Amino acid sequence: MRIFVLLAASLFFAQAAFAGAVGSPIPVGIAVGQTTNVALFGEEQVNGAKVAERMINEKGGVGGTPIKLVFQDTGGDEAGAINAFQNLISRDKVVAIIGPTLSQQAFAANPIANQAKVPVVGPSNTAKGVAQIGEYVSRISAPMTLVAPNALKRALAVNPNIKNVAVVYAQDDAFNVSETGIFQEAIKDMGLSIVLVQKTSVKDTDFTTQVTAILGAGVDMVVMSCLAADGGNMVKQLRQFGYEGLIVGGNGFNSPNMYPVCGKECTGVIVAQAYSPRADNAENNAFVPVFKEMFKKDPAQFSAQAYTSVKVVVDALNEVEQSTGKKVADMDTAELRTALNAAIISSSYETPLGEIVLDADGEITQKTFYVSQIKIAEDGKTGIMELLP
Ligand code: 1QQ
Repeated sequence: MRIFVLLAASLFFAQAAFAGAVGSPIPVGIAVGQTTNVALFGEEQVNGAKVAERMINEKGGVGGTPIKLVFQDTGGDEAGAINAFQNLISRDKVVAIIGPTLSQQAFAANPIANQAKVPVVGPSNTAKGVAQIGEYVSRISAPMTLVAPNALKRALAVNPNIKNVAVVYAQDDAFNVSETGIFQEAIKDMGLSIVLVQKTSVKDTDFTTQVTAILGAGVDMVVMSCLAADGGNMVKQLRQFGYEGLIVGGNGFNSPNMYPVCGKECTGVIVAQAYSPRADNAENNAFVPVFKEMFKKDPAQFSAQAYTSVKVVVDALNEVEQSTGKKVADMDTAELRTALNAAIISSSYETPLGEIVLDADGEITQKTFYVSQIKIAEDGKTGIMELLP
């Protein structure tokens, strides 16, 4: 008996020392694409979320109670996202859901969480209108209205002689349809002419038709709204068929997991970001070394945004404890979800993305954006986003 007590006590203290927090953990749902082509993004999101979980629990979790991330794979489509959301809401009783990966999935799954009064924080949904889906929906991923035009401005600085532009977009994805609208408006506002618009699918692997049309049009710049696998393959085919002009990619090009798809052909592609691992703020300076230690590489945008999502939920949980004077662990799930949502919106947060503000709609305001040019290494698989000045 005495041995058992000793053992139990030492286990308890070992765990407390390791985790820095004790008690039954607070479940936070992570519903991202861990399979299908969407896993090119989802893998980075899982990594970023895991870093947040570790760092937060080492600092005592929420007032001494650890958090526990509950991962549910959404796959790449709407049905998978709906299924993951339902499991997290009803079975796992999570306090909030971080996800899904795609705006296309958010428009289908978020209304379910909204109806169930479960807060959703979008880690990577950048189409117009996602934050406005409902009261319980917010996002920490800046909409493309704010990000995408920056890449075009930089492209024009790289080559001031650009006149004729081809636009490509995946017509079966809500984010890409939204993004191309923003790109096309910005292109016209800059006085350039769109001489060709080509539609693709996120499921396409062969782009011969589109590439042939682009080569025939003799354009100086191709502006692409695609996801990572389709976009990577199309860039590769554009270059292999002999296109030599500039290529600007949208948010779907922000994953280094695209590099092995397009190989050295991705070098030179210009992309705008809502994050840089070089950002010099206290949160980023704490996040980057831990991420590097765990994953042996710099965090990319989708990892930093997933980390930020977890941090927003945890900061808001702390706020709930302070404003109600209750321990989150003692609160009824429904009561907690409602109080948590109220704390998430209309607040500001210190994050690796810099200071961000979520308004009453759950829409993000962010100050700093970046534009980079992809540089693929000799191995043809890894590379860097080289910041453009
Ligand atoms: C969206 C996006 C994608 C590129 C996320 C991976 O921005 O679907 O809104």
